[in-house]
Amino acid sequence: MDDRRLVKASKYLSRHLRHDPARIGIELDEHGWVEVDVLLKALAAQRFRLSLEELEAVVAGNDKQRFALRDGKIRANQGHSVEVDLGLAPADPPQVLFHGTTGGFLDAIRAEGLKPMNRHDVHLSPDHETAIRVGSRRGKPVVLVVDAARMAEQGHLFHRSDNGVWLAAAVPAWAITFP
Ligand code: HQG
Repeated sequence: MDDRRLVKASKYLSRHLRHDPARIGIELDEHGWVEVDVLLKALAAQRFRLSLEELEAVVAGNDKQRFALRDGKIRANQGHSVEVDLGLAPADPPQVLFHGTTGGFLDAIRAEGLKPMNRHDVHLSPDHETAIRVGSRRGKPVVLVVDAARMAEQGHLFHRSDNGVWLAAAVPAWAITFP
């Protein structure tokens, strides 16, 4: 499978496993899983024919490990806008985490902190480099440093998705260092 097809399949899966399963007539269970057979049939009905081997290649070869396969089912590891319970246990965050964004959002973030916007959680990166990549999706990247240890002390819960993204319900402005 060439890279272009891999990326196309990854985007297509992200759209339907995170945001819009109904569009292709599938339902996710409460934890975000769908039977692989059901998914492949639904994709085929949309003229997006993937074999099981190709699906496995998309999951294994994904640059960000966006998907998990288990017991004949598949789900997105994070990034949902539909209601799912990923069943992640709260985890102790590192001292600091990073958030990549862009200049146009800074005034709002200074005023109200980081909000999950259309997703379930605010996404935080474990390192500066990853945050630059996340911010670059929207323009010139700006990296915010989040005092995760202080937040945890104050009772904020953190979860770590299976692909290493840290998740928080919100990040108050006091916990953010702006560049
Ligand atoms: C911003 C990709 C105004 C926030 C990435 C961000 C990530 C605010 C945007 C994952 C705000 C939301 C998530 C506030 C936050 N006022 N703007 N109060 N609080 N924002 O896409 O973190 O490729 O929902 O800074 O790599 O950019 O999809 O979140 O710019 O891991 O797997 O609102 O998505 O992964 O944007 O990205 P998003 P994100 P995938």
